[in-house]
Amino acid sequence: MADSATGPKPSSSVKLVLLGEAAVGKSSLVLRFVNNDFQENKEPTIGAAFLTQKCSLPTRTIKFEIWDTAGQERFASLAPMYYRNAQAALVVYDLTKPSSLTKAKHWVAELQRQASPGIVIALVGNKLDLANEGSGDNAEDAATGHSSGAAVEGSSDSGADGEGTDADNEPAEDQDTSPSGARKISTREASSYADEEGLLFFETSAKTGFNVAEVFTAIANAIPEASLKGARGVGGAAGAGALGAGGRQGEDSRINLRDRGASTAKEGCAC
Ligand SMILES: Nc1nc2c(ncn2[C@@H]2O[C@H](COP(=O)(O)OP(=O)(O)OP(=O)(O)O)[C@@H](O)[C@H]2O)c(=O)[nH]1
Ligand SMILES: [Mg+2]
Repeated sequence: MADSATGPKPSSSVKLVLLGEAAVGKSSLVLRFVNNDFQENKEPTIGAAFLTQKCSLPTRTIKFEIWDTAGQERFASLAPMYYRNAQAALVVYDLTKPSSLTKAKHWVAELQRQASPGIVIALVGNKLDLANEGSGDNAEDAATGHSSGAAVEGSSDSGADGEGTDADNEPAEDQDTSPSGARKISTREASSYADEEGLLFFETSAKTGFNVAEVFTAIANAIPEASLKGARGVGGAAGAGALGAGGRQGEDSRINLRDRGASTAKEGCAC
């Protein structure tokens, strides 16, 4: 909200893409970040969804233009369209599901090969709340990402609601995890991989909100100043969703934003 005391801060747009296996919680992380909301039974994303959210850093405001891709394999070929020219990527896995880390590594490799050279990549192990329930290793030191002062100004300007209009009868390929959902991927394993590859690393829970804002804040802080100049409106700014082959023009978001009650709930990135 108010930049009043110090005058307007410079504002930059940052194109961010989310990638990861189906059902790891990409859309849920975005929904938490943008609307401070969570849905227990979220439908799979079809094609991709586009949302925006501002993050106010001490010296500037970052406007994230977020492309939330569909994790189902049938949509995999669309991904390059969404990560092309992206300045940041969240590669998400489900820490109760080993295959999802394997998939995340594939995405990281693909981004390193084919995305913009300076892209900031964050590896995110989601569903930390489930790890806390089961046995597995402790989750307390899971938040190894950095945080720094920032505030989120609630705003989301995606229009359409309701995702999953197309053939969403595909068998819920990865709809759930192990019965009690205990952690299967240790913090150490994932963070050492992230270190090797030079990625930011966080464990999050879209369900509780733990560490979600921190991920975006860390990314905002990690974007090189140079790449913030003349931010690229790739994919069209603010809701002008060019969904390309996977989606339809004018239906630029498939995340359900009907429940906007909490959309301005977060005044800070909780850090
Ligand atoms: N317990 C728990 N469940 C979660 C969390 N995040 C997401 N879920 C649940 O996991 C399921 C899948 O979440 P989505 O956000 O739709 O996953 P996605 O990665 O966007 O899936 P696709 O769109 O198919 O790629 C939903 O039922 C969510 O409620 C979390 O942090 N904890
Ligand atoms: Mg989704």
